Amino acid sequence: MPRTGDTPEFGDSDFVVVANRLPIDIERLPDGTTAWKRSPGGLVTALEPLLRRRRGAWVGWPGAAAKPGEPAPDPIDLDDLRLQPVRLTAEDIAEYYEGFSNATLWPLYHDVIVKPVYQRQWWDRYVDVNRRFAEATAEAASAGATVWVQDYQLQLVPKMLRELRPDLTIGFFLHIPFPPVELFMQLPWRAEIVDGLLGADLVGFHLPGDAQNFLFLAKKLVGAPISRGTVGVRNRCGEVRLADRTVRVGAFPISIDSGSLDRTARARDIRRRAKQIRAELGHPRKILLGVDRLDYTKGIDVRLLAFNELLDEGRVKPDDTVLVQLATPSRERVESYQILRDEIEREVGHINGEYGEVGHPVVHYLHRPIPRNELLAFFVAADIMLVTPLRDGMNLVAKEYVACRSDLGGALVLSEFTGAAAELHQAYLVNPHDLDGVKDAIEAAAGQTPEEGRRRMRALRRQVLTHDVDRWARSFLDALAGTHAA
Ligand code: GDG
Repeated sequence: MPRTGDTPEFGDSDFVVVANRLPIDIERLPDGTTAWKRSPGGLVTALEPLLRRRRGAWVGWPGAAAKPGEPAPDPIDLDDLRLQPVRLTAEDIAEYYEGFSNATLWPLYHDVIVKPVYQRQWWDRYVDVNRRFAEATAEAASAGATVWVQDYQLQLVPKMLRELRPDLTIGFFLHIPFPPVELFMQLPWRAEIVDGLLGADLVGFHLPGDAQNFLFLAKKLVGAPISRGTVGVRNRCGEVRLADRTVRVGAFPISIDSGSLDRTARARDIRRRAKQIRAELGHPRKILLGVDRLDYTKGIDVRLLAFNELLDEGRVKPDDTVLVQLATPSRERVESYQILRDEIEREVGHINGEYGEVGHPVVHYLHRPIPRNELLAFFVAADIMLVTPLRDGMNLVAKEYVACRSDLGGALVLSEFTGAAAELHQAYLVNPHDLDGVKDAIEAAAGQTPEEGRRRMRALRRQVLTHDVDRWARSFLDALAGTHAA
């Protein structure tokens, strides 16, 4: 219902965030009713103050499948923030989310590490669900509002929304890599996706390389003239000139709430828990840590193979080193994720079978979500953080580890194929396809002098603490506001 004084046919939110998920979880209770609870995340933390200040709304899926025929849930008003749920049925989730988003786009955009599946039915559902998101957004946004669409699940929303509401200022940000032309051209619906994104006034990526890939494809597939690298404007990588308007394209590397993480990780209970973790692991000399969603992009297999070979070669001693792998369950109904889980668990079993002792495994593996503060205690306890993705848009775990190390202890082994590597030069950078290189880096990190470790960590922390998620959001939204001023 519009607040008084608004144009009646429009909604009443001046700033609308559109994302696949709402920042809440809806649970179905045993009695058939539903309850919801907030699910905090970096994006919500960064955007919440802005959303509240600007009469904001968040459009997204609440996280539970709607029953057939069930009406769309009512908006939830949280103080000044409106949550606008988009209804998805079990079929929508299977075809739009698990299918087209996570078995087509996700592998295609991550260097086809597994083979993308191209299914026409999934595409049709993706179009249909994107339209529903666009319509819900059009209803929520006030006249001339700013809308910020997030990520690969919603790439058609900018164009659909512009057709419904040409008065809006529309931004789009992609959280995963944007692939090079040779890979993107595989997609049967490649022109439609590029066209969908060009509905925005500003299209943002993590890295300039992603932006360049997109500019090249816009020229190739839409035939639009482009210009690159407008000098003097930070974050701007180029423009696409359409018949009636110009789309700005830029790089905006995302970050974390570094200040708050730094403060929390200094707290006495987290420090105490970190010590306790080391004791529970048997006071090893070195704790190696991996923290990831269980995803084939994350290179969990790479670090397990490297660790196994280091043990085989006697370069790491099983009685004084442990590897802890915390793997959050993810996309468990997608087949490639089931195969990956089997492979990882077989490798963990193999290493422990070879090198563990009764009561003392060398690899500690958990496949379940870990409470936030427990995760921070693991970061504080870990001597070597292993971040070895084959491809990753940014990788927030690498930045979180650094933010938690106010003691200047620890070392970060980081894949060159993450967005984070473009900022975290003082990490031990590795090519995850070069197993010998990964092993050498782990060995170097394990053998670094305390002075060397402090020097590296100090430099890493300078970068992470001065480039937080708030700065990211502000730089994107300032650039978006500038698309009309320019
Ligand atoms: C996508 C892009 C990009 C993980 N396990 C637990 C847990 N986490 C938290 C981490 C971190 C987040 O989840 C994961 O973020 P990443 O950036 O590492 O990876 P994706 O989920 O793939 O995110 C990525 C990101 O979007 C943002 O643009 O950086 O490249 O792929 O915050 O700490 N948190 C808790 N328990 C866990 O078990 N509490």
